[in-house]
Amino acid sequence: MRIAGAEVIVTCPGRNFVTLEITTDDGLVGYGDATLNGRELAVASYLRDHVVPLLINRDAHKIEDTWQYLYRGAYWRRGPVTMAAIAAVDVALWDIKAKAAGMPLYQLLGGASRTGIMAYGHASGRDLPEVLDSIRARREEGFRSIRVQSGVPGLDTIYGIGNPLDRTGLPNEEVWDTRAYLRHVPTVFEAVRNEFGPELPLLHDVHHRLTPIQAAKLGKALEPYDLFWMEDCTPAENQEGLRLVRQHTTTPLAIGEVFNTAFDYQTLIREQLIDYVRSAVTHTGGVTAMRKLFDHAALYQVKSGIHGPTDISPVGMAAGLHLDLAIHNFGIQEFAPHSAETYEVFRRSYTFDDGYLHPGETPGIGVTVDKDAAAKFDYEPAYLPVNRLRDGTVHDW
Ligand code: KDG
Ligand code: MG
Repeated sequence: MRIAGAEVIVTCPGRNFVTLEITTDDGLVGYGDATLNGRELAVASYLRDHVVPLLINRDAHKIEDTWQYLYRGAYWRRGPVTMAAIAAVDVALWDIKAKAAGMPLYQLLGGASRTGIMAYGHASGRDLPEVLDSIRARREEGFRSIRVQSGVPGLDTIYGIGNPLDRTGLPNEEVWDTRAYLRHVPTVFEAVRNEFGPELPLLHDVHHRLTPIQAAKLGKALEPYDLFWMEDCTPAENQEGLRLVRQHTTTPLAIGEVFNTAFDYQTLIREQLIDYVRSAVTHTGGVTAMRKLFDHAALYQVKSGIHGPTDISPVGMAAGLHLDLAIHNFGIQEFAPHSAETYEVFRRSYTFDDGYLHPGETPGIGVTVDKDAAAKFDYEPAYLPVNRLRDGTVHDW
């Protein structure tokens, strides 16, 4: 079975998505997500200009060989653009292989290790009453685990929540105050626990805003509220920084949504400095690379927590769900449902029911792209916000 064609689809049904469609000479079609929020066209060009010409006439079944060919063959390794492009090819080829086998992808990954995939939803509000209302709304939708983000008194925006299409043509600029945040967050979780009791799994995303010692302080302050995890508490390019956090707190740690290879986790996993791996299939080289990463993590009792915001397309989401169902060291899956417009373009077979996701039984990954619908939504430039301290210094967003 040879690759006969490959097309890059850029569409904006409420937010931008980049999808690779691969077709084979016997008529099978596979899809891979290559969306890199705020830098979408760089990946589209990488694919169109440098990858698609290499794919034509290759054996569609040779997934590992194609992965190595694109990774080692480029000479220039790693990086979000390269790894998103490789991920799109990899997922499209797994989609094709599973369709050729007549099975949902999870069967090719070893079969189901569980009946459903525990998902967490997002609750956020400018103040405590809004936060509590938002948690109630997620629970009514069926979520059994909830990430809680809150506005900080004195700051205008709820931090870490970007507007997918700000339409200003430039990144929004936000203001940040670490000391105000550190004072406020424990009071939010105290109130949430008082309202909802001890059972509800609660998560919190720090969005890389603290130094290791500040992160250690927050982890300790949150211990009474028994968090499921504290996410991206400090930028982890400096992997050793997590040793300091770990020495001071038993709050579980999740890291890695901005990582793109297993190498970014080497120290973190080997020294058991984190509890959950946050990579997305879309940004970390696809199913092939993620499977290896999770198997390595399993040796150290580190679990999965695949990134699932709305800037991962339904194609990327579905690929993650097949892994979630198959691997032994599954932890939790982030799930932010897409808009109706997005689902008009991406037809999915995955389901969300009573707090649990399932990828469905359709052969392949179970998502198809309606190209006529995609063509109705032209690409619109959009950026993630940029963050500054009160004195104007650029800070992590
Ligand atoms: O593109 C950036 C988003 O994916 C990110 O802000 C979402 O932190 C995020 C999360 O945990 O979902
Ligand atoms: Mg995050």
